[in-house]
Amino acid sequence: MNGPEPFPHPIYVTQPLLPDLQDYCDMLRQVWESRLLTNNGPMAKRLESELAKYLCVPHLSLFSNGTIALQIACRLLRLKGEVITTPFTFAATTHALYLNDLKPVFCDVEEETLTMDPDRVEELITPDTCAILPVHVYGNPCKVERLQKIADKHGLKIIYDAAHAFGVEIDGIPVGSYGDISMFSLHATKIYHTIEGGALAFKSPGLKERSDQLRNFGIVKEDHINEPGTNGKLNEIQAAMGLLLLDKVDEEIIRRKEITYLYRDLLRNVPGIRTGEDQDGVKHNYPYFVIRVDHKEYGLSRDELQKGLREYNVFSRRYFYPLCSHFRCYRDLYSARAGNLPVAERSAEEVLVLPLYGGLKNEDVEKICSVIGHIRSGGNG
Ligand code: T4K
Repeated sequence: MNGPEPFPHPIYVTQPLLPDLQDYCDMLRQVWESRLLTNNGPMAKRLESELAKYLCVPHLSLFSNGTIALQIACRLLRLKGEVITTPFTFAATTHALYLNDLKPVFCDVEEETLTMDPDRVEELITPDTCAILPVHVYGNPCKVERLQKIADKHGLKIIYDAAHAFGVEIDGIPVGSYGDISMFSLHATKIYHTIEGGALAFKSPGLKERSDQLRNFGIVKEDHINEPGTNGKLNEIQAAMGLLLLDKVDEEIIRRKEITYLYRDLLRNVPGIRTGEDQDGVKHNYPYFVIRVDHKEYGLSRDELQKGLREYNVFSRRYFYPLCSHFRCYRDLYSARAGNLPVAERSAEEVLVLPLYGGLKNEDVEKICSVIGHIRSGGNG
């Protein structure tokens, strides 16, 4: 193979941020001494209040993962009927509706941000519509003001899937302030994490109170259960990780921004490769580095590029292919028909997420970009 040598070790799409091991051991020692391992222990409580401050949201509940948190969010708003959502997301978004006996209605996305297209929402509203579930996909904020206007006009709730949007702001306003509820994923693959974990942010203290009950079997007091709940608690080992990483996440975002800009710079002149841009007024968090591959112009399909990269030990991902509307469990829905979702359909064939994490070296980024150029010129294999 002429051109760049393959990486000697695999370069994955992401690598979790980790605290200093000694610092984590010190936190674990406190857990050992207290013998409080879970059930809203002191570290989980402290993390809840520190995270609410960090995200500038009035109320926040922590969960064992983002998926459970999203399912509880639907319960909290007592949703029934149809929910308008996006097919361009991770399976968890649509599954949260299905598992609440709600019918997902897929809405197409905008070309630039790949978030729900507000121009397509109203035509999907029926007498059974109760809510909208948009996703700030890749941390790109949705058109929140326009979506809120539509929701207000039709009396709909909004739950934002903000799994990717930790720390994002729109014109100085934290992303978790919009809608009725926002869900943040705190999974190890996210910029900030608690190994596994999730959080719901609300304006209403009443929602926070019920949320805390629903994540703990519905227990109100030792001898009192109001409604069926689940087990969605974050344990102390996870909370310790979260507490230590709060001090590191800002630095991580700064480094990811540098890497993102370097990628954009190096890929700018590769024909057929389109990179995103920052949105005006948005404080981004750079969770993923996404390219769009134009098969004709690049000369190879997105899948061929992904395969080519693998030969160099670079493991990119096709987030989000296939679309949720293509899953066997959803593809028979009327809204899932291809003709209804042209932008999402095309985008799912074009997107490729390249490695991005704070520990990625500039020289690794340079090499990945030169491999992308090299594969294009037919130098692969
Ligand atoms: N809504 C949206 C829009 C979401 O994207 C997600 C989750 C959710 C809701 C649900 O939130 P959670 O319930 O997960 O909190 C990953 C994540 O598991 C998932 O959290 C995430 N979205 C989704 C987009 O990606 P996979 O199956 O692609 O992850 P995996 O295991 O292949 O990891 C990717 C790479 O990261 C690996 O190749 C290596 C590296 N890695 C991963 C882990 C877990 C590590 O180096 N260390 C690790 O511990 O799903």
